[in-house]
Amino acid sequence: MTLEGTFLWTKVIEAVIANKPIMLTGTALMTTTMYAFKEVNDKLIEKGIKIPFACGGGAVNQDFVSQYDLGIYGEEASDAVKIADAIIGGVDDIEELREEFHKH
Ligand code: B12
Repeated sequence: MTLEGTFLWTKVIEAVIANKPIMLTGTALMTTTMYAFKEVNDKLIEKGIKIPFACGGGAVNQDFVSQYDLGIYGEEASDAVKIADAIIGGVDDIEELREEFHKH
């Protein structure tokens, strides 16, 4: 765990608690930063917060994002909007969202 990593989780978790979003999104271009997704996921679950965490970016793929409980993979940035629309439409179960948005 790096100091930078700790700072990131703290800020993300604080923002989620303060703003109570319906979902969270993350993007990672580098293999060195993509592991922050799981760290954020674990901190959210530790706090009892189970919101869909849509993730994408050149460094990650569906198999990686499926490894943590809240992760929903999106191939295109515009998938984040579609995921948000689905949640607003009443689909907020992670497994159901994965079934709808995951490709395999
Ligand atoms: C542009 C670029 C840069 C620019 C960034 C400019 C900027 N202000 O953004 C600059 C020159 C600064 C840069 C710097 C570096 N870069 Co660079 N860069 C790239 C490059 C060429 C394109 C990235 C990009 O913007 N793609 C366009 C976007 C739209 O595509 P995308 O991220 O894949 O997103 C699509 C999907 O993934 C999806 N998506 C993305 N996010 C999300 C989120 C959600 C929620 C959803 C649903 C979907 C989704 O939607 C998009 C399509 O619609 C990539 C190579 C590549 N082909 O990816 C390397 C690349 C990412 N860079 C790399 C590296 C190593 C670096 C540096 C570390 C280099 C260095 N030694 O300094 C630095 C790091 C800087 C930093 N602090 O992060 C490597 C990473 C390798 C790795 N394994 O981690 C890459 C892969 C190049 C390579 N092959 O080596 N880089």
